[in-house]
Amino acid sequence: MSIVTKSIVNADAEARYLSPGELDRIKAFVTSGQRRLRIAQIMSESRERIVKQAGDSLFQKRPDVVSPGGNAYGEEMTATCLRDLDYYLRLISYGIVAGDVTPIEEIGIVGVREMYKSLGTPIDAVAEGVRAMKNAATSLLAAEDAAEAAAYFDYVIGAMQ
Ligand SMILES: CCC1=C(C)/C(=C/C2=NC(=C\c3[nH]c(/C=C4\NC(=O)[C@H](C)[C@H]4CC)c(C)c3CCC(=O)O)/C(CCC(=O)O)=C2C)NC1=O
Repeated sequence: MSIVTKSIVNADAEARYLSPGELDRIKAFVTSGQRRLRIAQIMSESRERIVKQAGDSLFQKRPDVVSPGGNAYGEEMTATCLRDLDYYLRLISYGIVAGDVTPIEEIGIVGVREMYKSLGTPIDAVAEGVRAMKNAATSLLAAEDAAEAAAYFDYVIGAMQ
């Protein structure tokens, strides 16, 4: 839910007008709108490049995952691994547009440890891949935009520690 919807649901539950604090938060959300949309657009346009660069960097740092016995060994598994990185980039772009990590959390973080554990996927290596996407994505952005985007990548990396 965006901050706008959330505030309205909360206010209406108490049959009241939006409070000054809620209006301030909505104002900040609206004011940062152009920036957040610009970031999401660049990430969407550059997704292939970001995922490819991040994959190259991850497999260089963690050759074990693509070596025999590794979870992403073989063409098909490597492609699934890159697909997962693309999933997280997509979820991060949702969070940036919403100005809120909740969509990332609900779709991709709740239960993620158990999921990767059951798949035999080293979650620290997934986090490393997300860190590499952060580097690739922020290098395409102006400093202010990069700082905003970085927070969402950091949220995912932190949740995977
Ligand atoms: C949008 C929310 C969402 C997420 C996050 C998601 C993840 C996800 N990753 C999976 C598999 C996988 N994920 C990986 C990923 C990796 N292995 C590694 O060693 C690397 C560190 C890493 C890449 C960075 C691999 C290799 C598999 C296949 C594992 C297998 O089939 O044995 C699977 C099992 C089913 C399938 O193969 O599709 C799921 C559900 N699915 C979703 O719907």
